[in-house]
Amino acid sequence: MALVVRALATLVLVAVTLQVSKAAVHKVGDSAGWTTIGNVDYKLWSATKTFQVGDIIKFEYNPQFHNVMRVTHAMFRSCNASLPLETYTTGNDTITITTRGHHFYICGVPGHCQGGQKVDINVPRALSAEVAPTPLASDSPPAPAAKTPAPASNSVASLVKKSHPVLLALAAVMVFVVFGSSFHA
Ligand SMILES: [Cu+2]
Repeated sequence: MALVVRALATLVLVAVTLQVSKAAVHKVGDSAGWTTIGNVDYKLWSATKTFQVGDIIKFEYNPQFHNVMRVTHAMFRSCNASLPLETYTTGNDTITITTRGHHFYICGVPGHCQGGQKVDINVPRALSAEVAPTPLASDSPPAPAAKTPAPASNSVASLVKKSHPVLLALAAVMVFVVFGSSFHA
């Protein structure tokens, strides 16, 4: 019984640790920042990144010359800055991505979006790991070394992530049952 509790506690700890360590900060345009200078290819920039819910998008720019506006897809395509969903003007804006899907940002200064100062932050709606459930069976052969965590811990992580609140509740119940019974005995 205590072993089960310990295993569950470890699993919860791993899940929490993974979730914390997963959040990344993405500075738009990398060293160039959010600008019209140098014709930064923001489409290319975002294509080279992997965005996840919880990640932070950072826009760094001179607020005298630029701003950041979150817009709809249609407004993004036509560079329409007349009705932004959100506007940021500090020059050092950090935006936490809380939902999957596309997040469209443009600079609202006339001409800048048309000049390429626009970026589409896309958080894939379904990650491959979540679509195809990875078998947890111990007889499955170990996959070739991945650059990040082992496949087994990946599948456990996605499993735990999906059932996180349930698991926490379960762990709490287990702890209660074990400690409760040991006090009675
Ligand atoms: Cu601008």
